[in-house]
Amino acid sequence: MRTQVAIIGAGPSGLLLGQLLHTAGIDAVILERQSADYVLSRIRAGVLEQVTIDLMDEAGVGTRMHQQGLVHNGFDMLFKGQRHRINLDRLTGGRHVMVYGQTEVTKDLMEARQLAGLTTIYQADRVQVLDFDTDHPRVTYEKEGKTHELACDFIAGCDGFHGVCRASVPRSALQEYEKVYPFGWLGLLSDTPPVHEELIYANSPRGFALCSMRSMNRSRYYLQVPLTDKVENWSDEDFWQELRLRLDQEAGQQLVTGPSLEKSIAPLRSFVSEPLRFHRLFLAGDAGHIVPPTGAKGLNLAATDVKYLFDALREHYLEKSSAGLNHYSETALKRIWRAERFSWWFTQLMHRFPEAGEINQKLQEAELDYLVHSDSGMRTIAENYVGLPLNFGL
Ligand code: RFL
Ligand code: PHB
Repeated sequence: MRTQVAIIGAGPSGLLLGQLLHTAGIDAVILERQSADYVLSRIRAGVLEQVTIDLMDEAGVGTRMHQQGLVHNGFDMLFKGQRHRINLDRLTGGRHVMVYGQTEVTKDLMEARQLAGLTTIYQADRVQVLDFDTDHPRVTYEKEGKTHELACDFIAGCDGFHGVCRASVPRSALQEYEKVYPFGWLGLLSDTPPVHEELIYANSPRGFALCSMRSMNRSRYYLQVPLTDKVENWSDEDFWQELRLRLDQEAGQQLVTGPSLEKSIAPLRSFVSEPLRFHRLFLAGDAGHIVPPTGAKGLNLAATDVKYLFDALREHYLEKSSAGLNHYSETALKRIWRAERFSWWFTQLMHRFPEAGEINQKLQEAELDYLVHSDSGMRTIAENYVGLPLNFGL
């Protein structure tokens, strides 16, 4: 089999790239290790920046998102028992975010791909990316006991943090930067109305909590937990009780509880691998970087990497110019480091650090107090939260 672009991974990065390439008449095959149902069962991101909304439209898959997505013009920050609203709309000159789950984004992209009759090979085992340092890269994989080969012009590594693409690059060609946080997020999804019409980010003495949602009758909540905690030791009852203790009185009283549809613990990490290009192999999304979820940036960064890569590939095929491909890594990394900084900073600001002494705790409180009582302070949060424009730094 032969294709122009072999895409490894059918998460949001791989599927979005496939759909954008299709709009430009560029052929791509996606290889995914898991089944489509498994990919759809992973509950992850919930907040889309305007650039991601625009990309869904550009890929021709925005209809359901505009019907069902919830536009949010602000969110609350809670500390010392008080909530403070960050008015995104006012602080950023009319910008906002949209609450629309990653599962729905993935579903819309999968359906469009299927409708267009494009090839996705699910449950592709032992994917190997080969010869990407030459002009004739290829990918091999196993399916139902047989080995297959896919020849291509380029390989797009959209296979997430644990994927095969970054792992196939010689260690000497990579520089990795990593910070692992001393806690994780325990998430719970339930068919209950959200506690508040906007998100609440809470810094409580018992640790961080986040109240998010997927719709007006489906809620998503998170609790900061020690890395040693096991999800099976957290009953739904324990979760709701702990969440209530981390919220203000009003929210605690309004909280509607119910059985969990999903519960999982995710570790928190800041990670960047440089560069993102190795001759004919390009990394995009979580394959090249990870942010802690506090800033809601992971999916959005994945989408913007894909946009830069798509534009570069289109330029290569339609305009016979390799300028975009040559600049991909540098361009994407500029935006990535900006989002890494915000995600790290917002994580530091909102969580309780087990090793922090009393002075650090007092300093964190003073910083929060300063931020929410200063327009410049709130603007710094708001403009990073709604996301940077695509042409930032260019
Ligand atoms: P994914 O989604 O990990 O997809 C990679 C795909 O590659 C497949 N794969 C392979 N396929 C073939 N061969 C191999 N050897 C393979 N190895 C792996 C995998 O099966 C998978 O299908 O990466 P992608 O596409 O780059 O997308 C990144 C996003 O998923 C991620 O950044 C976000 O979910 C992060 N994130 C959030 N981002 C936001 O923008 N806003 C949020 O509100 C937000 N909340 C979150 C989050 C991530 C979370 N967790 C669980 C890490 C909340 C949480 C709790
Ligand atoms: C989510 O709804 O899953 C979500 C929202 C905001 C975040 C992280 C996760 O910062």
